[in-house]
Amino acid sequence: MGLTLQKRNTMSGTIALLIASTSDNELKSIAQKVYQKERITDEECLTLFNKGELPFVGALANSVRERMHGDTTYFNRNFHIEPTNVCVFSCKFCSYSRLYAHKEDGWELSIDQMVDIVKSYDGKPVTEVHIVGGVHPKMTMEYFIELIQKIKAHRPDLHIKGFTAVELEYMFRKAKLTVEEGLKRLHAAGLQSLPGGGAEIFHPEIREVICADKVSGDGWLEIHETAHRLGMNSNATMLYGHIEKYEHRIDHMRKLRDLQDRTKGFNTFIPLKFRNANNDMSHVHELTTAEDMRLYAIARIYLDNFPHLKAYWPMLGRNNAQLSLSFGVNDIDGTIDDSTKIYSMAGSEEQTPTMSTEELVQLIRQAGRKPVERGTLYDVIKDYSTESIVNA
Ligand code: V47
Ligand code: SF4
Repeated sequence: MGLTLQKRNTMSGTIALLIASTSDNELKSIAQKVYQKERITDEECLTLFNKGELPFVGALANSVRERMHGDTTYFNRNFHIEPTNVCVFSCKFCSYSRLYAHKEDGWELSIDQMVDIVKSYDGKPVTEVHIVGGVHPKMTMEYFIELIQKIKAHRPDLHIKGFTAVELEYMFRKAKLTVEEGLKRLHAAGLQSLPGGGAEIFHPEIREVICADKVSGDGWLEIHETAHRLGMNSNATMLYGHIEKYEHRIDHMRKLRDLQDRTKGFNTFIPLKFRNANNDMSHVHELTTAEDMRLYAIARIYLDNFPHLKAYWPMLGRNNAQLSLSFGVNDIDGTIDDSTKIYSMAGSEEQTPTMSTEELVQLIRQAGRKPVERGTLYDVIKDYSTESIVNA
């Protein structure tokens, strides 16, 4: 009780100090709003992007995170299956896909090969499989229904989070199904959640340049809204730090915030930093770490109805993922092996993204937070805050 009170005082003290020490009236009034738990407007968000220095937005975001989650920082134990890197689409930022016609260095996994990947985790305490890949013209909805059913038959307790809205839109179109019909069939087969990929930047001005041929921003939002209505949760991402302006980021986050107001179906927001290796946008410079942290912080302040903000460490690197915990992040993705290739191929410093549970726990503890293992839906699996020895 005493400790809780002390922490609350510290948090309010930080914002009070921030309000007192800020000479800029616009920033002062934003800090006051955040202190009073009021939602900030798009204009105020733009002010934060334009004038909010890192310590200012960081302190505000940190207070929001602390108010929502105290010291708890979540991680999960999952593994990825990437069915194929063959893709009919041609996103300019993608370092991973191979056109169908030029698929010498592409891969396509059979259902048996993917079920074997699942079997290789038998006896290991993973709780989630994340299935995302390119959009292969021959991998149909029936193919994925069979995959999901076989995974569930083998390991019913494994949460299946799979398929970006990009993959789903193509699957449904080929199967001549509406979004609702298609999602109902996948859900009935055992698909439980949708990952947040494919969102990129919703605004057509940017989408037409970086990923013109895949699902539109509205199409992405419709698929997630329908999933929420059918009782499935999902995540949302934003690919930032390339040719978009602050206004495009705000437009993207406003569409997510509005949808979340209607459905409450999003679990977490995951900013994805653009990496420029081996793609058609290699001439675009990558952002600095300070800009990454400012984005995390501003997202935490603006997206007041998103319960969680996740740092995807295979993309950001583990040191920066740890740093992000001081800028609003309360969740670190828990990939436990090198099964994901999308970021290593795009130039992430994590070329073999592997972290044991012990390393994840240590990383969170070193930041002064309490590590808690969660399931996909943020159910608590194990609280590591009092454990001294961790079994990886
Ligand atoms: O949509 C592709 C991104 C996404 C690059 O929901 C790139 O838990 C940066 O969405 N630089 C797919 N990013 C991955 C994804 C994801 C990842 C982790 C967790 C979850 C979740 C979802 O990867 C794509 C695209 O935005 N991406 N290329 C690149 N060069
Ligand atoms: Fe295909 Fe996804 Fe790469 Fe776009 S980002 S080309 S949809 S694999």
